Amino acid sequence: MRIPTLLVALAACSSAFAVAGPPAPGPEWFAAHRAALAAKLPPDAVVILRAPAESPGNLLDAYRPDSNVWYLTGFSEPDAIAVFRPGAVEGKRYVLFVKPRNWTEERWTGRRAGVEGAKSEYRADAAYPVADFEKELRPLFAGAKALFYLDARDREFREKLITAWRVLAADGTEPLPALDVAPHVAQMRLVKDATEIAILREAATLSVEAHRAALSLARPGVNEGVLKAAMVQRCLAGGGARMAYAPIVGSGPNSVILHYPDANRTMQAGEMIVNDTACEYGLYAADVTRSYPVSGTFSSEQRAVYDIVLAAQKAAIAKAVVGAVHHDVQDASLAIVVDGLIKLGLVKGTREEVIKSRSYTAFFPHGTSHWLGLDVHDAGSYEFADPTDRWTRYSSSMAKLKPGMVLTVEPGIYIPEKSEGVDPKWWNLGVRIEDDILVTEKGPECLSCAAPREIAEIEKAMKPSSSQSR
Ligand SMILES: [Mn+2]
Repeated sequence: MRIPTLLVALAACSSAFAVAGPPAPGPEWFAAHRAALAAKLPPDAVVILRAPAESPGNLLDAYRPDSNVWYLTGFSEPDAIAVFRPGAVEGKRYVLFVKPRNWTEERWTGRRAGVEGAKSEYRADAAYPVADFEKELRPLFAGAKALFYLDARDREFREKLITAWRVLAADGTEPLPALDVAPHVAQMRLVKDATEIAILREAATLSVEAHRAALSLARPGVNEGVLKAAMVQRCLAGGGARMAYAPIVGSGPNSVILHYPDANRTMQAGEMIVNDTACEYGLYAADVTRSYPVSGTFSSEQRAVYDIVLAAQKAAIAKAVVGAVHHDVQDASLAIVVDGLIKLGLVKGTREEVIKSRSYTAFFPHGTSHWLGLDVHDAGSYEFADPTDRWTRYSSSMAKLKPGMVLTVEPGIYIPEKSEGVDPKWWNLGVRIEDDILVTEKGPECLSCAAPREIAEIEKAMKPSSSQSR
């Protein structure tokens, strides 16, 4: 009896144990990225990427590789250096410097590919211990006319590298450029291929399950941390190595704090919850926010604000089509939020006046959309016509939307306590609705909209009977 009972129990919640999803990309995929990068650079360039050493203080979570380094190499260990010489003779185009195998160290900090693995598993033409980098630098630089570096915020590494390059360049007759390669890699990362889309889809699907788990647990008297814990459980049990970003689970007065970090307050009837939490999967981030009433039923004030934000989100998602520009998404969302704030009497004036005076920023102080991918605020230019003003730059983001781009759409309204001239019935009410949108030839595809988003769906998912039946 014991075993069948266990099997039935396992089958009933098999999704809680499944770690499936798309296979991790293979070495050819990373080689294709190196080739695509090389095609953007002069043939006599040398590209040097730094995979940062693990900071000794960061022991709370496993080391996460730098997104750019991983995208170009697949190598995910700390303290490594990758060198590409697209124009070099075959067998010298791709060199990796890595930590060598050393059981005494590996038994503490984890297994390493080592110098041999760098060649056999990661397809480097040659590999050396990372300690030998400076010694090998001269032959790697020889004949190169431009240095493209990626320092992954290791400033000391960058300064030493550029100094060595200048010394070498001083031998010649012309000054040789040393340039950050990150903008080139960022533009590559902006358009996702089928492999990346499959992984992002998984990250979003897992995050939807996590949101469903949290929704079913919310009620008065429950701590915010219970919702956060349920979501972390679902992400990690589903195969995510970590959360895509620090979870934001804020109720009542915390629902108006955009990046509320604590998640330790007991939720009360009559409050809203803003839950901005999502999983990382295969190093790719989802970014999903749902807002719902602690009691499981929207009050008329909560409904009024929610309806505006949802309408704004839908209008903005509809703009995420091939050929549109990024700020079309922002503009659509802002127009509806501003109209809604005027209708509720929270701001005064016409839409044009409110946008011009920026009085709406008292209640909607952030942009509507950012790129999503390996990083939650992913690489890629927005092509701001005016990047200097943070209030208006998203209204001037000229990046053209292309198939394979992925962006968030996340309008919100947040009414803090004691907002000037605002009826207290609106105080401490926050709503943000955020989904992950893939731009396709056939129109916008929402990767995360299976998380309950319509008021009726939310109220149904929060009913105790509905959570028991799951
Ligand atoms: Mn976001």
